[in-house]
Amino acid sequence: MKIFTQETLDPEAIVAELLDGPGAVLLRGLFTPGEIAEARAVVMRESEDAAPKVTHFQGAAEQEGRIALQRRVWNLLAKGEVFSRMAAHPALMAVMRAFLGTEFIMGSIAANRILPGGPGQEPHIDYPYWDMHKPESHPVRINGAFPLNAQATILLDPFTEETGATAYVPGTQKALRYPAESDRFHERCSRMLGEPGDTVVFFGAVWHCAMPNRSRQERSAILIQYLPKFVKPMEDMPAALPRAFVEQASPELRQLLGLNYPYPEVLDAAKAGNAEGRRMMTAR
Ligand SMILES: O=C(O)CCC(=O)C(=O)O
Ligand SMILES: [Fe+2]
Repeated sequence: MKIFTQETLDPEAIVAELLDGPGAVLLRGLFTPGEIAEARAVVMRESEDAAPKVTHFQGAAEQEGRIALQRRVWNLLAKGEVFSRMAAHPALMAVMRAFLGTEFIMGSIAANRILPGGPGQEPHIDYPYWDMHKPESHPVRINGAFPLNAQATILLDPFTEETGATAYVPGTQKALRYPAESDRFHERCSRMLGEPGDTVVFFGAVWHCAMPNRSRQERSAILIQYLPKFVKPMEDMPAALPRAFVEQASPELRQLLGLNYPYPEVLDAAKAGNAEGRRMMTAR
């Protein structure tokens, strides 16, 4: 995994790493210890009790009765201002503009907390590819030549082999298929190692999963999903946020919430006149 800092950030080089290289890069020290502490405090507070929330790729843990050792916190924008700063960090915005197009959106911002003893996930690929174990439900000849997803994992705790750093198989994004048992994921995987404040950016088509936390410390991260403007987002964020939040959102946040791209729209009730085509480009 190549390492960049804010000073050496090179969006074009990162695009090449994500599509043609291993599929992941590390942005070192993107967030300050203060920001990480603030985010971590919210995540711990919001997941103090084991009240079950929806989670993903945890079928085995659910069967074994260990699902409460992995906790999610959803709808983070509503839970602390720091998460808006994280989602719209200028370095992430620059990379995502180069990777997903300038009008990209955010599909989800959530925390994944793995407690000591917590189980790992099933090796998988991310939304909107996450159900490609049913390939017939996706368009014929879909492939990984261009991206429909990018993930940012902001580390809130040390990501080590013991704590359960995300595992991934470099280069597998090129195949664009759901990993099978016979792919020997666990024999072939590398790990996304880093320190609090580091951010891993990866193409969610690369085979990956959270790993078991065999340490005595917590392992938490903020997971942000970015999507091209035309992909239906995973979380309905505008519906989950207070109306005042949406009304006061910055231009970057409005873009991330998908508010700049009006479809689907009730066209029968839309403002009359020409709404698309070259001559409309500046009007929106
Ligand atoms: O928390 C992690 O290490 C990865 C989580 C993940 O890949 C997911 O939930 O889709
Ligand atoms: Fe994932």
